Amino acid sequence: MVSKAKSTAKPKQSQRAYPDLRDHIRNLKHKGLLRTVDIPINKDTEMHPLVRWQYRGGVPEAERAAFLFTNVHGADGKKYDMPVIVGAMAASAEVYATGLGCKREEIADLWSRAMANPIAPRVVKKAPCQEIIIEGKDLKKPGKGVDAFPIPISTPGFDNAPYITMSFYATKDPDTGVQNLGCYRAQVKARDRVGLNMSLESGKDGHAHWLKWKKLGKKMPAAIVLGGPPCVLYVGGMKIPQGVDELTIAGGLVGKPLNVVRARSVDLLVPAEAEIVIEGYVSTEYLEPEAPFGESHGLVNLQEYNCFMEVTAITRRRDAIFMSYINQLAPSESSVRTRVTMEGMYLKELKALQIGGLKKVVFHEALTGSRRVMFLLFARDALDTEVWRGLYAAAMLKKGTGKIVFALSDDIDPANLDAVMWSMAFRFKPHLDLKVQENWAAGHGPRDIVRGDRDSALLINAVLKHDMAPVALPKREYMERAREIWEKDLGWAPLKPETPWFGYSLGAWTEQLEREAKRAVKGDHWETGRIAAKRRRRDIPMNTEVRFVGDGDEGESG
Ligand SMILES: Cc1cc2nc3c(=O)[nH]c(=O)nc-3n(C[C@H](O)[C@H](O)[C@H](O)COP(=O)(O)O)c2cc1C
Ligand SMILES: [Mn+2]
Repeated sequence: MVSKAKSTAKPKQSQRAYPDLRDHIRNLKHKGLLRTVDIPINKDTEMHPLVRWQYRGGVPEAERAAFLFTNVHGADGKKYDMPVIVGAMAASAEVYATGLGCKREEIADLWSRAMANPIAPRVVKKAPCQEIIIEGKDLKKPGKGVDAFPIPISTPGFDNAPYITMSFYATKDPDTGVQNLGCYRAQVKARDRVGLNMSLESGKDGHAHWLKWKKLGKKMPAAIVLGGPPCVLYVGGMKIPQGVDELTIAGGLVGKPLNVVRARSVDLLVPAEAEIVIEGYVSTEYLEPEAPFGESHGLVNLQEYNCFMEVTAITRRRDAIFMSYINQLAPSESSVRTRVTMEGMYLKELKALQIGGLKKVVFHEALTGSRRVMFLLFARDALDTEVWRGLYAAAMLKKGTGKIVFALSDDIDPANLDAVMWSMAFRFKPHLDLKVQENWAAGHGPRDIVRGDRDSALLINAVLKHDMAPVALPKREYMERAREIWEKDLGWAPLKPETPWFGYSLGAWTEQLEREAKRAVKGDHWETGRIAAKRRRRDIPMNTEVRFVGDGDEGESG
């Protein structure tokens, strides 16, 4: 495992009242959420593919973990002392909740509280992230620039270089002096030059800063924060209102001021407990080709002209840990974060619109990425108008979110797409229950260079519209007993129940029918036969439903 920093520059525990990356890694290990890989691993060809199997190899989410690589080399044979951790942010909902120090179901509330209660950081003079400092011409020497770090290739075979993926760019608004922290990938281009990619379709605060520096005719000072207290990592990738310094929200997350230190060569404050800081200036005059890079929307971003940063200093902990992020095609750290955060936030926001009968919001994740496909679960008695208000609101509330929205009754488990199709097949009439909503804002996604970016949303109302007959499976008690026979009495391999796995009423079930079914399971169906003979009629056509004739349980002795 990773040892604690031995430096005298490390603040005393009392000076840091929140967990740092090392505490987080220890917590993950303690909970069985860390896989340590000690065998030699090639960072360029083997590392990310190995972690990727966790998402494409049938590993259930509960078994997914962060990976710590302790024996890393590059495609050029170079060996690194520095370990690499992948997936420590959000390999699974449990890893994410562990990093935030709360329960899974508390995540959305924690974010709301943090955003409502920002805490200004505290400036310290000495910081672990400045135990080693490399500046000036030294940065060009072998092993002294960014080539010192085991930066992996995320999508070998497509990416054109190693990219720093957890590169939290700190920048400053030259007018207000307010800082921003935004995670934008950094292509490795030279020992002292890295890329800076901002996907503008979802609006980037770093870009707003860049435009201002450009107007001043100056380069933009920047510092890439690598690794650090989890609260910093989580805010750096979160959409926080423009003009709010993410580091104040990091403080809000932990309820304490975050320690920051002045960077060496740029006028910026960086988290004192970062693992590594790469400082420099971003040209506001020139752009360079950047990418291909496998993107969070699930396709490869082809080459674009984007920013780059010339490095003026690298500072780091003596025993720094390098962090990387598993993204690209969902499921990924990105889609886990989005799903878990947005499910809670959407429910809150739709509740604030008083959508009656709404019980739960669920995002579809695998391949679609926790944004575009969404399910709203409604109570059985929800009004039709409320279901439609919910559908429209869900599609329009946030950019890039809710392109296909299903309204389902709450007996359906959206994790089971068979059950969703079942609702579509029997509770949904396209000519009545489907709407196309125009002007849906696409947000981050593959470009449509042929038909343009304009998109629309599909709203599907597949809730139960009226009482229906029970689901034709044995009642729960019989299925449970049979499961015991299967698993205990017969000792066969444990079952994995799929909903629905027992029958239940959908409203149209009478006491008389219940009595008949009860008699049947007691072997007393002879009584039912006797009653049926008494209820014999000659005035009614075949297939007439008894419930509409109203002969009830006439003649029944109970
Ligand atoms: C690990 C990680 C990598 C990311 N990479 C990028 C990226 O390369 N480009 C980008 O525009 N957004 C990227 N994002 C999303 C942005 O960080 C996110 O939109 C954030 O809100 C940006 O900060 P800002 O709102 O202050 O601009 C990434 C997020 C994470 C967590
Ligand atoms: Mn921001």
